[in-house]
Amino acid sequence: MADFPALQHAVEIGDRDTAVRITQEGIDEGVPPEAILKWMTDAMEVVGGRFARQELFVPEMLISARAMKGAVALLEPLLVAGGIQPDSTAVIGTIKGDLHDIGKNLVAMMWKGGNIRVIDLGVNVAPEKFVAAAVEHGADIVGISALLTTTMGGMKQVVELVRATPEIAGIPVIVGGAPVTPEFAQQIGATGWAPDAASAVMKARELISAFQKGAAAGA
Ligand code: B1M
Repeated sequence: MADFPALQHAVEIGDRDTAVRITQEGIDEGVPPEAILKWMTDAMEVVGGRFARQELFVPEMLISARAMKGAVALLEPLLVAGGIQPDSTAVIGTIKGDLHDIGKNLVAMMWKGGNIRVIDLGVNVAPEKFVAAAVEHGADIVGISALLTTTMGGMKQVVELVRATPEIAGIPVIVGGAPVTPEFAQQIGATGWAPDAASAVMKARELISAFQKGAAAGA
């Protein structure tokens, strides 16, 4: 049986090969991808705690992130599977100044699995770029991720720019990431917030559906 505590430990110490091997074993045994993922997100919590206590530093966080990314790549086809033809388009990215992308990538994967075409702008994305991409691709929703308290302010700029751009003024904007709270989302005028990638699919589908109904009624 796949040794998931060893998977968590492998991500914590940045042992990519072991993380990938145990993840594959879990997949072969038919363990749900979300359950495998949980061991890795728990590992990142531990890594974050150690970083905060100065027990480890940026290079160690990087190798843990690399180990997790390697293992998540195996889960991606499973998380994305089951999607039929996309019925909507999302633009997503990590806000300017912020290089954390694991959570954003998970949300993007889950959205793809939820029949949403995803335009992933990557990390360190300027507010204007979110807006330009949403207009270009006729987006039904914009998603913004932030992991640093210092970058969260950029989310407000995206909301303001979206509302000021006639072609996309009515589309929902959903925000998330560890420091982002529902109160903050409401305060900056975002349409929605989700605590994790699984709820981000449900929330996005709900917001897209309401937006599309509203657009059809107004047409
Ligand atoms: Co950094 N980092 N980091 N880091 N890092 C944190 C975020 C930190 C909390 C660590 C700590 O101090 N305990 C801290 C932020 C403190 C703060 O702002 N309050 C921190 C810091 C300080 C920094 C640097 C400033 C360190 C430095 O240089 N001195 C630096 C900043 C670089 C930059 O961005 N400009 C930095 C750098 C890095 C690395 C590059 C080394 C690496 C990132 C690698 C990468 O992403 N490619 C890294 C890592 C790995 C972390 C921790 C350890 C793990 C983050 C992670 O991947 N979590 C993190 C500690 C922690 O989070 N506990 C930390 C796993 C991931 C699955 O969770 O991203 O929260 P998360 O995503 C979740 C939900 O939040 C949600 O769903 C996801 C899946 O369930 N979600 C959304 C996310 N986006 C969403 C969007 C949505 C909806 C839900 O809608 C659109």
